[in-house]
Amino acid sequence: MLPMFFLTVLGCGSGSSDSNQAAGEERTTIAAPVIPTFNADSAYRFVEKQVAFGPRVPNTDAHRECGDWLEQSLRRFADTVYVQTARLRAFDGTILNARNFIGSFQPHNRNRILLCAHWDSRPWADHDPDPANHYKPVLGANDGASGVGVLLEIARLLSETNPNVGVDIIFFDAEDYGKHRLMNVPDQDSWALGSQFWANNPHKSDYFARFGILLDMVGAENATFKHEGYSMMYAPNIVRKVWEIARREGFGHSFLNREGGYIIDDHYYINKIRNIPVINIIDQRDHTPHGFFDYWHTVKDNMDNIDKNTLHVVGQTVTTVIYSE
Ligand code: AHN
Ligand code: ZN
Repeated sequence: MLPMFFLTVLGCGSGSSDSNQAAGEERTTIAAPVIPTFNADSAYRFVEKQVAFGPRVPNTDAHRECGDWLEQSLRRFADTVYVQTARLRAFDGTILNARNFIGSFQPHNRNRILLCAHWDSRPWADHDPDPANHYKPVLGANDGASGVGVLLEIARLLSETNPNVGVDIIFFDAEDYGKHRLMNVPDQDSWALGSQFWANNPHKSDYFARFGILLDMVGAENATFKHEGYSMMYAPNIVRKVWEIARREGFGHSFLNREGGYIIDDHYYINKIRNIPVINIIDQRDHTPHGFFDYWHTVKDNMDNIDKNTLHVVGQTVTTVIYSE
């Protein structure tokens, strides 16, 4: 079932029989897609729910419990759900019991789009201004839960209204177990372990999507999304398409047509290993030391800095992209 309304446009031609039309004109019917309205209150509740479990650090109860809830939530909305389990070795030798969750919509549609976010939170607040917090876990309201919350709301919309494309929503684990700032060990490939695993072992061996969108830190007040470096390197036309749709929606104040930094994140490995063009919608700032939002990797990454307006700007943009395909 494809919900459409029909725009009737007067065209020039012959053979018209409609009595309301002048001679020499005919009606051309163009199907315009119905774009659902993204509900930022609903997305906010999905963020809140994850944060209520506590820091979702791999190998903790909060992580297991939140993972179980994510699986249940995807089962409510998606047609098919895959759970990938893996034991992943972190840079410090810790073995992480990780799960990636994949929710597929219209699994038999060969025209597919991939949407993703990481669901784990960081074990260490190593950018906190107070050194006493450098080994405390991060709640990850923005860094983790925001992207998942937006995608759960999109999953809910997909369960109500079919777009023309098939969609896969992936929640990656173990993105944020990257090297601690104060540990003197190699950083190489220490981030995004869940997506590295998926890229090497996709849930379907011949998996392909025409393009993908990663959401990372999409919930803070005054977020600014710039053209991230690897996104421009691997998928410049997708960046331009998404930023143009955002501009048309009136979100040009958040989606800036400016060059951002190169961020090693889940999209990087999917581009590099699986050759699927994936962009990263990630909040990048001008006036913070690390280039991210103020409370990045601090104990203050909590619900206080989640802004429904930012969730809406990102959620409505991605929704419009999907339903315009
Ligand atoms: C690096 O700092 C190399 N990547 C940041 C990826 C990230 C961390 N996204 C969220 N948290
Ligand atoms: Zn992080």
